[in-house]
Amino acid sequence: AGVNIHENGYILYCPCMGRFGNQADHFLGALGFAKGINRTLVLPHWVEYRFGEIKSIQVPFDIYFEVEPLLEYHDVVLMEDFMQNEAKEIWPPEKRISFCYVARGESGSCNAKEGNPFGPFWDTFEIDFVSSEFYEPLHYDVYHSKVAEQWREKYPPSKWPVLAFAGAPASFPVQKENKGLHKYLKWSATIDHLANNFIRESLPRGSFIGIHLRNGVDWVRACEHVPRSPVLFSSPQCFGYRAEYGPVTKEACFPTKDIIYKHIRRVMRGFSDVKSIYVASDNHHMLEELQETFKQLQIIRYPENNPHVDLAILGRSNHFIGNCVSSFSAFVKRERDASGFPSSFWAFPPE
Ligand code: GFB
Repeated sequence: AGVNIHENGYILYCPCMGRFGNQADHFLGALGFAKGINRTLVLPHWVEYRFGEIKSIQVPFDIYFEVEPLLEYHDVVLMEDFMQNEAKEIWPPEKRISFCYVARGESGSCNAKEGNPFGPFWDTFEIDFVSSEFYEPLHYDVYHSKVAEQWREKYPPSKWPVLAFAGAPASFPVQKENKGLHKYLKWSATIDHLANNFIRESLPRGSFIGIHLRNGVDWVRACEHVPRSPVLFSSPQCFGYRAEYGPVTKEACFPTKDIIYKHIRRVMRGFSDVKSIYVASDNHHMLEELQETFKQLQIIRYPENNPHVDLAILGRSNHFIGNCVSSFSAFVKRERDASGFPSSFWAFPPE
C-alpha cells in the first residue's frame, strides 16, 4: 500500500570482492546485467576496509556517486530506500533467498553471510537468508547469448521479485561491453567539490599531469605473478582480454623510476604549460625523487589518504598516466575516455 512495486523485479548483490577499483568494475557489470535482464538494480553500499578494524565498513552508494545520472541508463534504487520501502512488501524475511552459481565450500548452500565482508554487508540491513538458489549454468554475459531470456524464464519476476546475489553478477575485469557505462557514474557533490577545490587552491595555474603510482607491498606481491600470468587483474585494458597485445610485462605492473621519469618527460613535450604533477599512490608518492628530477614543476599530492578524491583529481588532469594492471587506474581511464580526455600507461606499449 502506497509502495511503488516494480513489476520487473530487482537485483541485489554484495560487492564482496576486492577494494574500490574491483568493486567499480563489478558495478558496471552488474548494471549492464540488470539492464540486460530488465530488473531494477539495487545500488549496494560500497565495502571498505579500515586499518585495524576487523569488520568491513559499508558506505552508502550515494556518498560517492550521484543516483540521477544512472537513471538515464536504467532503473536503479539505493539499497537503503529499497529496504525501507519495496522490500517490506515484496521481500519479507521469510522470502530472502541467496543466489549463487554453486554451493560455497562443503556447506551445500551459498553461505552468503559467512566471513568478512559477507556477514557485515548484509547485516547493515539486518538481512538473513532462509535458503539458497544455485543458478548454474546461467551466467551474466547478456551480450553474446540468450542468457537474458533464460534468466527471465527460469526466474520470472512474478515468482522471484528479488534476486539477491552473494557476489556481484559480473565478471572481473569489467567486460568490454560494459566499460562505456562508466559515463553514468558521476561523482557526488561532496567528492566533486573536494577535487575541484583542491585543483583550484593547491595546484598552480596551467596544465597538470596526473600519475598513479601503485607500489604498496600487496602490489609487489601481485606483480610477482607476472611471469606466470599473461593476463593479470586489469591488464586487459592494455594487453587485451586474451593477451592479444602480448603477455603483461613486469615493467607495466611495476615501472622503474627510469620508466616513470622518461614517460613524464615524453608527455610533457605535448604541452607548453605543464606546471605540476599530481601524484596519487597507495604507498610511496616519490615526492622528493620527482622534485629532484623535475625541478621546474611543483610535485603535489593530496594531504590525506582519500582514494576517491585522488581518483576524481586524476580524472581531471590534462594527461593521466596509470598502471595497466590496477583496477584503480582503470577507473580513471574509463572516466577520462567517457569525456575524451587523454591517458597513457607506464611501459605500455612495451618498448
Ligand atoms: O582499488 P583497488 O581494487 O585497485 O584496490 P587495484 C586498491 C586500493 O588501494 C584502493 C588503495 O581501493 C585504495 O584504497 N589505493 C590504490 C590508493 N591506489 C591508491 C591511490 O593512488 N591513492 C589512494 N589514496 N589509495 C587490487 C585489489 O587493487 O590489488 C585486489 O583490489 C588485490 O583485491 C590486488 O589486492 C593485488 O586493482 O590496484
